[in-house]
Amino acid sequence: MHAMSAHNPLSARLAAEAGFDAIWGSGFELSASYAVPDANILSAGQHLEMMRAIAAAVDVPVIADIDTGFGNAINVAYTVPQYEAAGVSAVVMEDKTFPKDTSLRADGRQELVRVAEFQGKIEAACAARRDPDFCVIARTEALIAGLGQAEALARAAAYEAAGADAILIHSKQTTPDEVLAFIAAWSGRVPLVLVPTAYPQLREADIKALGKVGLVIYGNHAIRAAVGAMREVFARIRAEGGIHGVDAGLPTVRDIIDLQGDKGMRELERRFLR
Ligand code: SPV
Ligand code: MG
Repeated sequence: MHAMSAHNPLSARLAAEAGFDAIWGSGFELSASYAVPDANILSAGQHLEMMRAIAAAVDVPVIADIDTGFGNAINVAYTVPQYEAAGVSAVVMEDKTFPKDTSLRADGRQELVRVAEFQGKIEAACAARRDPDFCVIARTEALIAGLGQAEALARAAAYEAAGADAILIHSKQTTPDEVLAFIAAWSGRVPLVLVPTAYPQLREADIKALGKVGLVIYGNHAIRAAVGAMREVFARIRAEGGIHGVDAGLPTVRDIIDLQGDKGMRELERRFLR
């Protein structure tokens, strides 16, 4: 299964249109779209409302990035039902302290909570869900924090024991080596989840051959594609003195109108406007 990041319903719709199996409701992307750091600067409510809007716009499942669960196990117990009610199918919760710092930044503040504390948070998440198919994915940042394989494996095993449906193992190394070593050593029953942003050379076919990975998340490619495209077009308009040069290369206004769901509104017009 492959999930593409999204920061709003439009990017989610484009990901679904491209054939991704699920949407990753990325905290990094939403933070970037507000031009603030991915460090719990945005409120839980801002993220939740965006997940609700995304879930309403696409038919594929939405996997919400709830960071640390916005506090302790009590916060998690209140948070999970809200995400479930918003139409989300799974949450990913990481074992860092609140407020978190983003994972891929060099020299980030990567402090982890105690294993028992995070087990309590996983148990709270599992107990709070109403639909037994709602997935609670536990994410360990042990490798991100530089704590080594043994700590990462011990934490992952403890999180599985606490009831996690899958384990996300994150790494910011520029080769897949430490993630591959973790996968080789993983003897748990639940599937693993990868976010290969830092090691893009690891392809889908190679991951599939490993056998233990159930989900690959492309963590920030919607916002990076958007930033790259906007930068290029904006610079050309300034340099060329108008929009005449860029126009033919852009999606048409009709294309955007279709993405807005215009067809559905026209149908409503036909049926109900008198
Ligand atoms: C996100 O997309 O918000 C993630 C993935 O959590 S990462 O930014 O790589 O930590
Ligand atoms: Mg995140």
